Amino acid sequence: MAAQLPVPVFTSLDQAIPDIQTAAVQAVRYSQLVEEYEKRFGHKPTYIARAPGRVNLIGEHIDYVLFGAFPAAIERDILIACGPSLSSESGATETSAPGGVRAQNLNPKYDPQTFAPMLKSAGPSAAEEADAASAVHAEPAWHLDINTRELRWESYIKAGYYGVLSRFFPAALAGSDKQDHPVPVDLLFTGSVPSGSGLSSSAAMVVASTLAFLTVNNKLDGVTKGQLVEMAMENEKRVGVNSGGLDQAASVICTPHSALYVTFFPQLGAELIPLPTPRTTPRAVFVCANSLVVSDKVVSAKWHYNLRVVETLVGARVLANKLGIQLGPADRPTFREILSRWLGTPESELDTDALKVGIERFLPEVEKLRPGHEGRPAGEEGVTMQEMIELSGLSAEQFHKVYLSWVEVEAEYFQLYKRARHVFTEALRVIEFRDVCLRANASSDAPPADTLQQLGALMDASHESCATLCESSCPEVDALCWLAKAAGAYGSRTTGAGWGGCTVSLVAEDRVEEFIGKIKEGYAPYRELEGERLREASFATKPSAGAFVLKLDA
Ligand code: NG1
Repeated sequence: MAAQLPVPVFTSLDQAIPDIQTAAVQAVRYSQLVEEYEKRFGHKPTYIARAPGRVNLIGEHIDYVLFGAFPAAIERDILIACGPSLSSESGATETSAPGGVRAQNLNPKYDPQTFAPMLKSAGPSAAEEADAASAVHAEPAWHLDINTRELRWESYIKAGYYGVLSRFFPAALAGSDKQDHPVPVDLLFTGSVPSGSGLSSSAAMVVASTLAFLTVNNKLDGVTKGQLVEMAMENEKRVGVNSGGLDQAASVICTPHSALYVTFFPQLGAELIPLPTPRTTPRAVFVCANSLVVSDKVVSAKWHYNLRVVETLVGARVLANKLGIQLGPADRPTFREILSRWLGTPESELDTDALKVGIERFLPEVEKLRPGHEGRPAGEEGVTMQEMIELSGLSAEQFHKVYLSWVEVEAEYFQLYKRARHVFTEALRVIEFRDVCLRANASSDAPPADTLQQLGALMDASHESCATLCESSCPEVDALCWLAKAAGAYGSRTTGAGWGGCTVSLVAEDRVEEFIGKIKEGYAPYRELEGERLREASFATKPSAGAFVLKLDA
């Protein structure tokens, strides 16, 4: 239901942010952005598009195999002041082509950018060769030259634009009088989500950019939150990371005070679940702590993120073979789909309780992926590329086409068993986390006293699995989790893609200051940090509102 609602468009900030104190602080930020826009572009913006980052409370590296996760939007966000470019006033030249874009950022570290979409009928550029989404286009297609080899801030803007162009301005009709042209746009960005920290600045950038282009081109009417999530997911893949939909769903669908149980199979499902507030013990909040190890997801994708995507996909095929589930040579099912085939229950009858029982029954089957290579030195208990191809039952050529032609990955050993074990146990923990919240919210008097301990234990187990089975943590993040537990957190875990970035810890609200003090003492990279820099690195956060558009006075 939450996914079927329209994307909210507000006409005043107090409608958008009902909390008076927060609205007052944000009002300063919004009006500075508008003033600066006018100075830079010589005209007023017509809208501000806003999309928040998110913290994933539990359910890591399982969205792309189509299992559910449990994120919440955070207060930190990306804002884009936007409006049609008045080229005669601004003197724009390149951008005066239909749909040209001038994009600037309040943060001087990001260079101003000017680009215009082009129509091409030939194949993709060399840089886009690695990008599955644009790999084949015999017909004319929009082209924005996204560089997938290095991380560039404007790639996320272009990714957002692509989706709007291809959905609302079909390339085949471009230039004909059968359709309108995309308007030239001026954009000014500001953001408070730290990049590369696992708080999803990239999804916030793509969602906000998609929203800005939709709004300025007058195409937002009738677009539901679910449709915006799907567009943002497709768009983000163009940057070169084959992500699932967790970040985009959280950034778009969340509401204040609630986390989101988001599922992806057989289609996007979204259930807003308030976090329990025990009355017997102090309320608990989530504290994010940035390890300050920047994980450059795009650049490291072939050893980290995209490798996990490929390992889980190949794992699903190999497991299907071992379970006698028939697959066609071109099929590329996920673990969630294999579970569905094995259970044989129609998805319409598989509610969350039945899914939980199904995963529990399935877990022993995962052992069938455990490799029998006892003779190997520790750490090499995976399978080689050659072994993986044999286990898949495909020819080398078929294997390459299905699993490798659209993505670049590099590994000596592929860990099919460990990844599968992580996926199915983590999927179960997400459902248990949801159950604990629902039970606590439903109890007519006080929620059970051990609610927070139960949530914390699930977070700890999730971290352990991310560290040892998914291998998506790093020593600094492990150290932060350990310190958080020693400082009294109910639970603590790596959040987001990992290999650096942030931890999220569940902490009693009245102990947050003391908690952050202890982390500062114990975590060496924090010792020099004071004031704003410390608040940037470690902060308590409440579930916040999802994306919206603010319509400004003309
Ligand atoms: P972040 O932390 O935003 O890089 C990534 C993926 C998610 C999910 C998590 C791991 C993107 C845009 N997002 O999140 O879909 O797979 O890792 O749970 O790549």
